[in-house]
Amino acid sequence: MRKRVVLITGASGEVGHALIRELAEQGNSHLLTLDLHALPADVAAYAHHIQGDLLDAHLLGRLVSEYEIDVIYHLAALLSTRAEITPEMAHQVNVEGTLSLLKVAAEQSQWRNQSIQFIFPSSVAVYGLPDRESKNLYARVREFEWNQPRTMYGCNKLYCEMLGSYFSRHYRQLAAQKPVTIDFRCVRFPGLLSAFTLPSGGTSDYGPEMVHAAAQGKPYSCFVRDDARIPFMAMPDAVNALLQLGHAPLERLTRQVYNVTSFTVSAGQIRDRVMSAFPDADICFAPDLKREAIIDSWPGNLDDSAARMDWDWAPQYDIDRTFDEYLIPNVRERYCRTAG
Ligand code: AKB
Repeated sequence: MRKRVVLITGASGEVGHALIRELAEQGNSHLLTLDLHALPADVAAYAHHIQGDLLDAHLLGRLVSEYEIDVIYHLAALLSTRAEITPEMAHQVNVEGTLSLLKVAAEQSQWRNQSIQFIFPSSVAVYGLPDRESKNLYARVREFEWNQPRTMYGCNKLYCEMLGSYFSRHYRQLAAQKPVTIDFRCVRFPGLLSAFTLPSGGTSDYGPEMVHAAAQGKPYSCFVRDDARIPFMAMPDAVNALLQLGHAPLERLTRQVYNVTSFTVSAGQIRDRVMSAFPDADICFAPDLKREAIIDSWPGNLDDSAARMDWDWAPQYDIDRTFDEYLIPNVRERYCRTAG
């Protein structure tokens, strides 16, 4: 008999790591994870891991034939900076990978005759404001505004949001086959701050990098100017957003794609918070004008009122709690432990 599972792609990345922990703590023992890399050691026991490539059709075929997949968290992606370096590869991973997985969900739904939930994290990168004046003017951006991304990653995410909606509403609309039922749900994340992992290949990475470098006593040169600002969120809130959206009754949802956010902060304000926790930290600003321009094209804040209204979204970590209760104590402990 096929085993029923919750599938997590990109499971070895930042969000995957935190999501596996949370699902395992909630008692979920049927996690199937997929990533190019091995799972981090501290979560490896919680899942059956397949180390492999999402673009490997043979591997996906095996998944379909061996498992009954109830829920898919599709986290695998090349982030915004890396995607600018290898745009074609980003398109393959971000778009073709998503398309292949939506087809897996469709197949599962057809032969099991049931709905498959597909949870997709999108990003603030789907927005593209043309200049800093517009960014100041349009302080809080709603889901349907400024959908003109400046990056390959933003284009990929925006298109995949649409692919997900298409698969859940119209896929095979003219074919005389059993219906496909995919319950596609998506959140657009701001920059994320984790105390336990470091991101790689993103443009919002200066936030977490500053904190982790200071805790390790390493100098940090920030690649955006000090008044560059975007919204951020603590990782526990990001994981909660995915889980809460997944649990929301379908009839309450008025859309498939929701903004979620917590607080807006400038790079200089992050530096100040880090300096007050680690007074010896050596942080300077040496903007990389190209990466900075990407940050300037992302909104200063996201309007997440639809998520608040439809599924009672409310972040638990404001800026004080994020730094004082979550980031600083945990990174302090993490690097003390490593050093010891
Ligand atoms: C990135 O910087 O590319 C990501 C994101 C904001 O989606 N962290």
